[in-house]
Amino acid sequence: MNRVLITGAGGGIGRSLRETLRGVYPVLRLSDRTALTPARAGEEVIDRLDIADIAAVERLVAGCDGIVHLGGISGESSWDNILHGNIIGLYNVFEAARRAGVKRIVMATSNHAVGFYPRAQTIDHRVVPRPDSRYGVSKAFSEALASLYADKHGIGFLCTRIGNFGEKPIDSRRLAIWVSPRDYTQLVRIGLEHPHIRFEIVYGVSGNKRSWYDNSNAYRLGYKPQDDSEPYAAEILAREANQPKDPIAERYQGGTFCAEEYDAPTPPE
Ligand code: 15L
Repeated sequence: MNRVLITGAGGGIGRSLRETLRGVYPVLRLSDRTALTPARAGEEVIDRLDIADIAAVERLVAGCDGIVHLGGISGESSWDNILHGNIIGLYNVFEAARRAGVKRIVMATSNHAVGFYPRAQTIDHRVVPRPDSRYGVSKAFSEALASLYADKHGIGFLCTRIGNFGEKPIDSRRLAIWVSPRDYTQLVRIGLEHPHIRFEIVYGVSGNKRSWYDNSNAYRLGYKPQDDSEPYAAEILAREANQPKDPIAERYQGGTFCAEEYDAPTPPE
């Protein structure tokens, strides 16, 4: 990989990967809708654009060997916003990649594609989607579109169902789904560099003792997480001990994404 594109490079994960992938690949091409800090000469190329603009995306993707697709909306939003960034924008990136002959894409899907699985259940990469939001539906769509472009056009995809990315877990739910910057960087590098990836789904989580995921597919591809949320558990659980909890948010893996707008007469199994 000589030239790697990161879309959504201005978000939290993008800003972090900009640092951790620095020097790993000779050129990082960075794009976002918002302004980014200036490019490092000789190492970075920056493009400010909206991924819903196919002509701009075609120019962006040209000459790239691999893509880390983080662009789009990263939480629940109106249907118009989701459609614009996560359906049309996503399609544009994959389609431009196909036309440009890009061979590998690492994609940020999300735990919210499967957020309506109960916390009592351990799930692996083979479960059917159970989105918890319009956002989660767009992430299930992104996995389906990746599968199509893998089977029909031979682009290799690593779909990373990211839990919660950060320096440390921020609450009890995140103890199960946290991913540290260095562990996520490792997964991204596997996605770009592993010689035999066609279409794979993995969970973008650290090696958390309290995980709700069987992440054996990531381990099969060589993932060896270095971090675990457990050292943060006692403090987080003590802090939350007397906080009121929403029963729907607490029952399902997607948490508040499940509880928002929830009005079913009985909770799903
Ligand atoms: C996500 O998919 C979001 O991008 C992030 O902002 C968090 O909400 C995360 O999930 C989470 O579930 O904590």
